[in-house]
Amino acid sequence: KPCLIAVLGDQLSPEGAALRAGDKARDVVVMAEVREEATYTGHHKQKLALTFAAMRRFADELERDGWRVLYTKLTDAENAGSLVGEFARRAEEVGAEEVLTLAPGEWRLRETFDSVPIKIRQLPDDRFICSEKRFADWAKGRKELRMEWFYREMRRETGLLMEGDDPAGGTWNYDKENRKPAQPDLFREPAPTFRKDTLVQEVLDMVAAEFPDNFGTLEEFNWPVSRAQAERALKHFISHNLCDFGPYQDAMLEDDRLLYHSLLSSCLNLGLLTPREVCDAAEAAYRAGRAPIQSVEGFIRQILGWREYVRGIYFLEGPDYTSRNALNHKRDLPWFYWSAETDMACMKAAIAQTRDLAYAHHIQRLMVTGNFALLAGIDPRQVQDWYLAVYIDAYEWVEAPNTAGMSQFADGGVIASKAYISSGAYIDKMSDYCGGCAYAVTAKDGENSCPFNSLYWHFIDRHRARFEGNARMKLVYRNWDKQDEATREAKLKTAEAILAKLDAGARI
Ligand code: FAD
Ligand code: DLZ
Ligand code: SF4
Repeated sequence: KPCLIAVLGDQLSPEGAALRAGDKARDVVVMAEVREEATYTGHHKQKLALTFAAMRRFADELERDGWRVLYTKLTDAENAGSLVGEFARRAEEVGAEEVLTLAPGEWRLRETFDSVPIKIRQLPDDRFICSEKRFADWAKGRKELRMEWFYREMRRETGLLMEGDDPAGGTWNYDKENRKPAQPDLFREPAPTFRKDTLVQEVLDMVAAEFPDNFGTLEEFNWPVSRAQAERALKHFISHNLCDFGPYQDAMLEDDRLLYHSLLSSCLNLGLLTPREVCDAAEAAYRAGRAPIQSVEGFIRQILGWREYVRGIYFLEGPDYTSRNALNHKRDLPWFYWSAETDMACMKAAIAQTRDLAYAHHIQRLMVTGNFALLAGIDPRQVQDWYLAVYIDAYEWVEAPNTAGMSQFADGGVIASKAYISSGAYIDKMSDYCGGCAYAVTAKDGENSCPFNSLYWHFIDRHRARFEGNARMKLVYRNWDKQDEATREAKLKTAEAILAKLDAGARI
């Protein structure tokens, strides 16, 4: 009897275990665009378009490769509306008794697939460098699950950037050399553009018609939708941006939304590129003397380190991870996260580019929008819902640990060894936003002062019990306690006024 091989929207890799296990002559591939997946969060319009376009392209490629593919478009009349519904319909159509798939990247779907009458066999998703089992073995018995130690083990295991038993260049970590603010670079090669062929244009039109109220715009859509385009994006990054990636990875510029970032997260998360080939390409540039170690190490750390690590944590911690709220933050997400209507220049820039590109780079996510939400005490569930909705690369296995863990400290410190907070001074140092802002970054309190400044101390003050004993935050408490009573009062009062405005839905 034939088996159905289900390929989900973020499993677009010919080398995945489910396709490898199948038999082209006997089995049938099923792919389906369904409302349930399109609406579990309010996906950015560009993310919907990318998913459907990349799925359609991949289905064509599988057919060309000799597979029989049953593909359901979103608007097909007989569409059952959910993945499980489509599996059941197609199983009956071809007389299959079993569905074979890679385990989805979300607890929601894993649990659904395990609890339905139709038999769905979930194979371990082997498109990662570190399997879930390998990660669990690493984590076993450890008091603290710090990324750095995991990453070093992965370096040793893969041999990436190793010279025998030693790290290439003699150091594991070049972060100290990698925190430079950037200057506008008028000579940088512009990002590659990807042609909008008929397939892509059809999908863009469908998303515009079917999801008119979703967040985001479609005009600037320029994401790789196929393996060939993803390869071009990787090549471009290695040739033009890798050299400067390290030093400027934390920098932000108002008129340069992409800087030296790779824009490869959606390709990786969809399966158009493998993490190993991306790391290998970066390493090859280093070995050939075409890129310096601090950039190559900084880049490989993000993929071999952070990306593999957060996935390990998500599946290790279990389905309740996303509902944790260690700091008991309860405030509603301000409306300006959707509208970009705020006088804070940094927030406005990060949110506006998120709306227009479905993209903001790591430091914008962590130290601008994430930082503000944490300082203002926003409910981490609502913060996660926002990040899951608005980014081109958002899938819960990677979004949740970054948001709940690294950014919002909602997991109580499983991922972050301290709260990632800063006042306006950090944003001022790393960006050029403050010059054009309605607020004064140098003012510590008062109506005109940068909101990050007073909210920072409000956070420190209200969370004393949790963070005072944290070695990495001790100095901050010493600084707070040294300030005289009136200064502290003025800051707290300013912060309270901002929070009251947020609660009233007033513009800030
Ligand atoms: P580059 O800066 O060029 O980095 C190279 C690659 O490293 C990325 O493509 C990505 O695959 C990987 N990477 C870098 N940082 C991380 C990280 N912290 N965790 C996992 N992988 C990383 N990344 C997602 O892929 N999906 C998400 O939903 C997501 N949500 C985030 C939410 C918050 C609050 C924060 C702080 C970060 C989040 N990130 C997420 C991580 C990171 O911001 C993005 O991976 C990165 O900005 C993607 O842009 P890029 O491809 O240009 O990355
Ligand atoms: C993100 C997404 C969207 C928008 N639509 C679909 C879809 O219609 N069909 C599908 O198979 N997958 C889709 N996906 C990706 C899934 O939601 C993804 O597999 C899970 O979030 C697990 O990572
Ligand atoms: Fe952001 Fe404050 Fe600078 Fe304005 S002054 S851009 S709010 S950090």
